[in-house]
Amino acid sequence: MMAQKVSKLLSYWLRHSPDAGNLTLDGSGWAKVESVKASLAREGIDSALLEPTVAESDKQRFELSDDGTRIRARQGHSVSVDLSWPITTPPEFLYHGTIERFLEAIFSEGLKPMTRHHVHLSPDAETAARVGARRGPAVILRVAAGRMANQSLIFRLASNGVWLTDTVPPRFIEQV
Ligand code: HQG
Repeated sequence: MMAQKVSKLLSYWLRHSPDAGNLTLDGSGWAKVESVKASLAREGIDSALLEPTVAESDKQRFELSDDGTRIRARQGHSVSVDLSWPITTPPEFLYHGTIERFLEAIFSEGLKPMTRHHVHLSPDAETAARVGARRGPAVILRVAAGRMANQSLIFRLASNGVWLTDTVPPRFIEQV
């Protein structure tokens, strides 16, 4: 499906490899829409697909600036950007979907951002199950976010509902 191809290219360019898309990201992760469209055209893709792809992305992965001239990924970067999502008090529990194979490491060293900037957490177990299922049979972990916040650990909330934190120590993690 073409929209999926556009979404994959945008993820790759805007999160991991702006060079591959001939793009420059500013400190907050924004690229010029014009440049992204030129790069899509170079890939043989109709650049008019950009706006509908952004609007229809199931996870609202990307955002356009108010004037429509800039675009960025809402999270998930491996390149250095400061997205500045607002520090927000989390609900008592947040959820993380993973797979069996990672559990031993997670329960010994905690949840780590791995190649991303943050650990990504979901507001509900269903969403976490979908995230985990990308890799195999999903295992759902419940994170005591409220207790973490009480101990001054910081959470940020992206505008698509994904919760971000630096690491989750094992004592706050429980398998459900
Ligand atoms: C695991 C997708 C070993 C972690 C999704 C996960 C989400 C550890 C993997 C978003 C570990 C990292 C994020 C440790 C964590 N030892 N493994 N200490 N700590 N892990 O993809 O949360 O399609 O970077 O459990 O839908 O899976 O990109 O994170 O399995 O919203 O928009 O290491 O990415 O959205 O994997 O997914 P990821 P994630 P997009």
